[in-house]
Amino acid sequence: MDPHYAWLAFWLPASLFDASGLPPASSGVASASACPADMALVEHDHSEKVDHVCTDQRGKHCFAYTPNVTTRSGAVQHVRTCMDRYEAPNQRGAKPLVELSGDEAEAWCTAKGKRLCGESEWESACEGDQALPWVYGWKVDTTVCDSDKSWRQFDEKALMSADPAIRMRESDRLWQGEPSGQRASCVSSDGVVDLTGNVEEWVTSRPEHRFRLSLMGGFWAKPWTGCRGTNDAHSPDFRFYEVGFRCCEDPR
Ligand SMILES: [Ca+2]
Repeated sequence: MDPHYAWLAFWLPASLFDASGLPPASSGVASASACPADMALVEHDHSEKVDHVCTDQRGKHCFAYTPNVTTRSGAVQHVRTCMDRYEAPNQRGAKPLVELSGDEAEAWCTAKGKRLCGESEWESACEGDQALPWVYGWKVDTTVCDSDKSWRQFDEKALMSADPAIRMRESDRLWQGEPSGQRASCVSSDGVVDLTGNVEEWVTSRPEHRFRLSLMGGFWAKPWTGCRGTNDAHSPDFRFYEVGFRCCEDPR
């Protein structure tokens, strides 16, 4: 194990660092030829901005949009990337990695010959060709992804402790995530699993954001979080009990 991550051994089984045993690719010939078996080919035209018509506004958040009504604007980018099917460590049935800073998440992907996914790549994977507001459709359905757990008050002092053991103990107490792939229906049109909900995911930011890395997809206690809505409030050295990531790489 990279010595930089040796502290993870305090709380993660060694098997999580082994990329073997991943399920075979299931989304077609294009994916099989362009991407490794444990990654999905994500290929769509991505619009810089998409707007939908909200029909169920609750406070600051929209819970439903008019189906199939989308206004696209801004630059159009043809996204074509290989994306890990699951949140890191990209193993079905594994507990997603959390409490890694953005810098550490980036290094984790680099060590595997990959990189963090970009914002537009992540959005494309979630939206598919239809520019869906949620990976599964046009209104919130809390049964599909892990997004409707009750929020728990955290102990900030424990989470920010310099002692990894103290951080991990508090992180474990707060944990309400699920093993990767537990919800079979929380899957994108390309076969990417748990994009919205479960753990929030580090991505590489658009240039206009404050920090070079951002967070996407919400977590187990934010049912309204969809395919758009980047959280750019945290610097790359931030770590948190509900923040994970997944890796991408260029297709062959
Ligand atoms: Ca996620």
